[in-house]
Amino acid sequence: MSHIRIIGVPMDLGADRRGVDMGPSAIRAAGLSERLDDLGYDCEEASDLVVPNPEEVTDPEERKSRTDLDQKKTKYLPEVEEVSTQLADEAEEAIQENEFPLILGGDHSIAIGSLSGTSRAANVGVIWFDAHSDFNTPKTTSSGNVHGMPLAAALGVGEFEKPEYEWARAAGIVPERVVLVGLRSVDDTERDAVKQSNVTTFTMADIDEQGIENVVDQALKIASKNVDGIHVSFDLDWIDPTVAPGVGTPVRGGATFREARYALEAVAEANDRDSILRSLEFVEVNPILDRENRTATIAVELAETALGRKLL
Ligand code: NNH
Ligand code: MN
Ligand code: MN
Ligand code: MN
Repeated sequence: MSHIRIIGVPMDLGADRRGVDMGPSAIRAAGLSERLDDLGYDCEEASDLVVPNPEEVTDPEERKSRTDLDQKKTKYLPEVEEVSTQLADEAEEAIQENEFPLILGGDHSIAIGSLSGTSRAANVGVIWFDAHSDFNTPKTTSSGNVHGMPLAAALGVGEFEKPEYEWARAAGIVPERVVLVGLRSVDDTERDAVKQSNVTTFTMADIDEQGIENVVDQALKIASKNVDGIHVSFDLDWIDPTVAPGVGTPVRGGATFREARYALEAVAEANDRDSILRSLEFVEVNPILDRENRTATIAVELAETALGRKLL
């Protein structure tokens, strides 16, 4: 596929720390489309999706109660639904028009839209590089933030089974084809759901023990078995925060730059062989918390790696 559709989603309603809505422009400023053009792709810059600012969506009183942790209320759910629906349409259309959707977040709640749109256009498995398992539901969340829920939503876990969450489910994506890589932060409230689900998990300890090469090799095999291809969701907080500081929920003990780079080299290699990559997203880049745009620059380097930049 020689056409890439870059879809920016300046979303920060799914997370507590402000600034992640500037992720798409930081990644663009780090040279994304120039680097991809240079690789021989034809990059179409779809304009960023329109995401409301938190200040404009609710009146101050209601906002106060929405952010009251004791109420355990899911924050900005109607707005997340609206943006997810737009993104799903955009990603689905890109694939149907034979373009490759490269989605830039924004917080990880946007994966709800990426997964449902991609899975409408193709039968896909998922590789989820992330420190977190993102398996909370409106019932189990202790933060109220949707960026801690997208995998549960896509798979229809718990509350997400209800009819009112149809927009959030990615019909066709089954847990047997979903692989989480790099886990090191799982909330007590989401642990049982992760364990009861048939997703495959590789923790950071698994990477320590087996090496990134083995882990990614297994992840690719599991996610791509009996499907048309895979969606790769890359949360920058998978990488250690000393290397990628520009993320809202840093967790120490993350992947080295080399491990991340190798993982996407392996994705590119599998893609060269079997053309399995259907869509790709980079999320949680927060320029306010970053230093000299390092985290966005890493996202660009990882994007070009996944899309086939070769050293030799
Ligand atoms: N598990 C926490 C929550 O549900 C944090 C999620 N944060 C993420 N996920 N960045 O990748 O709020
Ligand atoms: Mn077009
Ligand atoms: Mn995440
Ligand atoms: Mn994360």
